[in-house]
Amino acid sequence: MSQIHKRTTITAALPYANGPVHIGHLAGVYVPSDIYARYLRIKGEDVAFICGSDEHGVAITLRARKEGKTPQQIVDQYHEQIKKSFEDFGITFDIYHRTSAKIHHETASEIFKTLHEKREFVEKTSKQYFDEKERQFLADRYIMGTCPNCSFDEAYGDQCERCGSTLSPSELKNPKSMLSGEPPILKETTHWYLPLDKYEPWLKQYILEDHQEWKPNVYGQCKSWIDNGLQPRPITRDLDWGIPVPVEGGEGKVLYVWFDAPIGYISATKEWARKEGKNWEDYWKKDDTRLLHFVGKDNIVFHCIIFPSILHAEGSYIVPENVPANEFLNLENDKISTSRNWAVWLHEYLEEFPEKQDVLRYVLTANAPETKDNDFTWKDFQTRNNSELVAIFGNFVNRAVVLTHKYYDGKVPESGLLNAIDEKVLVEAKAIPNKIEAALDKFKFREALSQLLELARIGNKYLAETEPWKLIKTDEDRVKTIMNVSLQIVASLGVFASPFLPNTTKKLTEMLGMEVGDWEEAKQFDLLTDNQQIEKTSLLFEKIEDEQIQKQVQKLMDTKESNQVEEESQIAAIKDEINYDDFMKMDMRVGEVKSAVHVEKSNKLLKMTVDIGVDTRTILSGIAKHFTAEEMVGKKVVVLANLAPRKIMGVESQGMLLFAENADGKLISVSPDTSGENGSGVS
Ligand code: B3M
Ligand code: ZN
Repeated sequence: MSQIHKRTTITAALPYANGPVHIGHLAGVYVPSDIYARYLRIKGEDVAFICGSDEHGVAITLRARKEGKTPQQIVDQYHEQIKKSFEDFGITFDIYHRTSAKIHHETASEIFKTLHEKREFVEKTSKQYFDEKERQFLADRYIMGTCPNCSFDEAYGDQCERCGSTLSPSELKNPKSMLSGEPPILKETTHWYLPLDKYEPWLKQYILEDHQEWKPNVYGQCKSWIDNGLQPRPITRDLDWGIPVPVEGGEGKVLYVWFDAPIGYISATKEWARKEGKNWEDYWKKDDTRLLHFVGKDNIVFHCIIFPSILHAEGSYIVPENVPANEFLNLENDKISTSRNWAVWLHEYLEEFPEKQDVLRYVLTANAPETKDNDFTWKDFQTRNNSELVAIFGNFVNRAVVLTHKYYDGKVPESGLLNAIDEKVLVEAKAIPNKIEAALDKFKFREALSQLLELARIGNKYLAETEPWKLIKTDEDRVKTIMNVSLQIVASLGVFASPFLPNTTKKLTEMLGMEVGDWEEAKQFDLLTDNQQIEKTSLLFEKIEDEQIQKQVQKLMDTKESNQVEEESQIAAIKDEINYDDFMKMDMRVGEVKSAVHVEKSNKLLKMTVDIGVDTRTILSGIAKHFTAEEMVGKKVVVLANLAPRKIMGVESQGMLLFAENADGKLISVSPDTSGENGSGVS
C-alpha cells in the first residue's frame, strides 16, 4: 500500500492533436482526473495536474497529407482548440503543454541518451519497406496491398479492414506505397528496442505483487501482457515527423511516439515548475511523491508497463503509484468515432447547452465507464438533469433559501435547542463526507457522486418531515432551528460538490455569501454564522425539455444517415492505366461451382471446387460473410484462371472468382448467364 505522500503528480493522457475533444475523452480521463485534482487541492494537498497535446505519430502525418497541410499546421490548429475546450469545461490542469515544444524534445532526447549510454537498448537490423521515389521508409499504415486471407486488395500493412486480420507488411501481396503508388523495396534498417523481457522480473514484482489494489480492468490487462511473455519493443521509427533519434545512426529516424509522449508529462512539469518557481524534480524524483496516471483502457499497457520500464531503467524517477484507467463510453449504443463524426464534441455541446458544463460533468460521472464500457444517451442526460440535479439537489437548496428569505429576510436564523429529529439528520449528514472520501480515495467517482446526491436527499427529507411552512404559524422558534440546520447542510453540500460541480459550487457559495471553505470544516456542518445575510436565490439547474433532446438525437440520426449515403456513394477511384497487352495476359473463364465448404478457423473463407471446362480446380474466396456454401454450389462464375496459385490458411488456391463490391461493402458475384459454357473465355 502507498506510504504517506507529501505531494501528488496527476497526469491525464495527452490527447492527439489531430481532432477535437468529445464526451468519451471527458468521461474516460479528464473529468475523473479533474475531480481528483480538485478534491486533493480542497483538502490542502500539494498537487501538480499535468496534461498537454500529443503532437507526434503517424495519425497526425496521415491527417496532414489528407488535408494538404504540414503536421505542424495540424497540431497548431488542434492544440489551441483542445486547450480551449478543456478550459471551457473547467478542467483545472496546472499546465496544458505540448510535445512539439523544444523543452520536450530536449527532455525526451536526454532520457533516450541516458538509456542508450547505459546500454539498455537492444539494436536490431531488419528489412523494412522503403519507397525509392519518396526516398523514405514506410510506416505500416503507408503500405497497401492484397490481403493474404481474403484477397481484399486495399489492405493496410498492419490490418485488413475487410476481414479484420492483423497483418505485417511482409504478408501483403503486391504491396505498394501509399505515398508514391510504387511497389516498395525491402531495405535494411536498424532500430532501437526497449528490452521489456529484461524488465519482466521487476514488472512482476512492481505490478503483480506490489499493486494488487489496482482496478481489476487495469491489473487484469497488465497480468495478461506479462503472462504472455514480454518482448523487446521498437522505440524508434523511420519517419520525418517526431523527435530525431539523438545518437549516431539515428539519421532519418525519430523516437516512437509512445516513447516520447509519456515523457511529455515530465517536460510539461518542468515548464510549469519553471513558471511557478518550483523544483520539478520534487514531482518526479521524490519517494514521498505519489504519481497517478489517468488514461483510457487503450493506454493501460503504455502507462503501466512501457513508461514505468523506461523510468525504472533510467533509474532516477519514481514510478506510478496507480493508473485508475476507465473503459470506453459509447454514444446511443454505438462506438464513438471521430472519422464517422459519431460523437458529442465539447465545443458543440457548449453551443447547444451554454453554461451547462456541470450537467455534463454530472452525467458523465454518474454514468462513467469505470469498470466496463458504458453508454451515453441523450434521454439519460435529460432524466438525470431533471430528476436528480433539478428535483433533488436544486430543489433542496431552493427551498431552504426561499423559506429563509420568506421568513427571515434572507438572514440565517439563530438555532434553538436541537431535538431528536435535528440530531438524527445531522448524524446522517455528517456520515456523508467520509463516504465521499472513501470512494474518491479508491477512484470510485460514481459512488462518490451518489453520496453527494444522498446528502441533498437527506436535506429534502428533513424539510418534508419537519414541514416548517406549517409550523411557522404555531412554533416560530422551531422553524428557526429547522432553517438553520437546513442552511448548514446546504453550505456544506456546496463544499463537497466543488470537485464534481465547480460552477454550481461557485453559484451556491456566492448565494450564501461564503468562500468555498475548507473540506474539514465543512464536515462540522456549521459554516454559516447566525444572521449571516444570504443572497436572493437563483436556480442552480433548469429543466431540459424534450425538444432540446429530440434535436440532439435527430442530429445524430442525420449523421448516421449521411454516413450511409457517403459510404454508398463511395465508388472506388479508377486504378492506374494498363495497356492492351497487360489485359491480354489475364485468362478469364466461365466456370461452375461444383462444391463449396467453409474453411476451418476462418469466418470469411469458402473453399470451392470450380469446373472451368479445361479442368476442375480448388479456389478459396473471402466471401463467407456474403454467400453461404449452399448458395455457391451450381453458380456460374467468372474465374481468373491463370493467377499464380497461393497458399491460404494452408490450402492451395488456384485462381480467383470475380466479385463486385458495393460501396456499403456488400459483395455481388460477376456471373455470366447460364448459357455460358464452362471454359468459355471471357475477354
Ligand atoms: N495520445 C491518446 C490516445 O491513445 C494518446 C495518449 C498519450 S498519453 C502519453 O488516444
Ligand atoms: Zn482480409
